[in-house]
Amino acid sequence: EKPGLELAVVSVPSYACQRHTPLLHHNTTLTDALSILAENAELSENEGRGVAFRRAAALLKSLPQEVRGAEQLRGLPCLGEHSLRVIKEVLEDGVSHEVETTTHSEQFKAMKALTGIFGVGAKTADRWFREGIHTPSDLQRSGHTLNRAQQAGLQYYDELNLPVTKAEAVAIGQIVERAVHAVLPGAEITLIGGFRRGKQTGHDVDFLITHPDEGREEGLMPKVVSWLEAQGFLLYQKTTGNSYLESKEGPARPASNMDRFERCFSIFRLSTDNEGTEIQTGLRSRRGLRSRRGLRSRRGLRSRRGMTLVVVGDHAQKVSWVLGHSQCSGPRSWRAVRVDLVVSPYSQFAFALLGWTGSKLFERELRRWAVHEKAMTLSSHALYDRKRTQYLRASSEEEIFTHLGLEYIPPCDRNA
Ligand code: 8DG
Ligand code: MN
Ligand code: MN
Repeated sequence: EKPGLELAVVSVPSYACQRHTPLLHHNTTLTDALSILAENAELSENEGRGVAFRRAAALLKSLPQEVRGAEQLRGLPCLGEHSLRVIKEVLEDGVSHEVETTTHSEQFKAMKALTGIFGVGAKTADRWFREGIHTPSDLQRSGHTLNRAQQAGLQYYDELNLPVTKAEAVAIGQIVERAVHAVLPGAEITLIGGFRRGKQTGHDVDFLITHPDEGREEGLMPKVVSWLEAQGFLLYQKTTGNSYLESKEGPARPASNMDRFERCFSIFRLSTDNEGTEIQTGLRSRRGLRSRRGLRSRRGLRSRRGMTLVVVGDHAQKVSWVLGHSQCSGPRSWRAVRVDLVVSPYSQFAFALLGWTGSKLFERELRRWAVHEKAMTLSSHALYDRKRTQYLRASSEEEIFTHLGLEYIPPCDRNA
């Protein structure tokens, strides 16, 4: 480190889990550029490169002020040579040549479009791209055999690529709660993922379910799914039973970030009607909406009875447009929403909560910190201390941070 030049901040710790990373920050132009390169690396299955760009972006997100010149970056961690070059270019020219080339490249656009189909990963998308399939429509026409997830992904492509709003997440939460309480009274449902970190929109809605009496939660998911299916709330679901019994390894096996909880990847059919009981949250009446949001908000979908719908304003227009154009039968009164459900035993709840709140980079950094700085293994199930050769119990996220020797970082500051 060269002395002398003014630093943006005195010192910034190098692991994202040691820092506060709010949702809104001061360097979006730079982080947007780096995120494109990270995404491109991930789509090209170059994970290491992707992580390097993500770490650089996360560092910039945690800075208390806007970076105006490259000299302010001296002494900061996480900025590799490539990231620094991109940052300097954006600071000097406003854009990065590499980012521009990437966003305009046919391959990047096609890979994004194809992996934007639920059930399609980078490998599959790459294979299709090389066969000349660049868009979901190309895929539809190709006659390829698709699995159930991909069929649903294609069918609801436009809708699933519309952001899910907080209001929609809350509405889904009420349905999930009804389902869970119908089959297991006393169970607890927690909103996790991006919405728990304070995001106003998401690509899906994530929930963690548990019950204070350990063991009562076993086999819960199939029952919840049956209830939801019987009520017509599910357009698609794939449930995986828990696998901690079959596994011979300890619960905190390193290296894999796939966990062994009962889980369900699903697509919900969310009513956008004011008549449904599930959408009563927050936006109570048409009059309430009017007075709070003014005239501009009242465009959007209307139900058969002509009432204002839960999706309002700009978002309603987008939903309306998508629904109106994707179906020959014209606009309809529901939309498809991706929902992830996870069930955890009560004793593992804090670990599951921490592991499923994200962000993905924050999780990765927590595990890296645990292994490299503390000789511990962290998973969504447990924390194992390799020196003391014992599992460390925790009933709250705060306790886990304490075990790890980290300052507690609240969910709203885990947006690395
Ligand atoms: P978004 O939906 O708003 O786009 O963002 P998000 O909520 O942060 O992303 P997500 O893809 O829904 O993932 C939420 C968290 O769940 C994230 O921290 C990663 C974590 N997660 C998975 N799959 C798995 C898994 O198999 N095991 C564990 N432990 N965590 C997982 O997405
Ligand atoms: Mn999510
Ligand atoms: Mn998810």
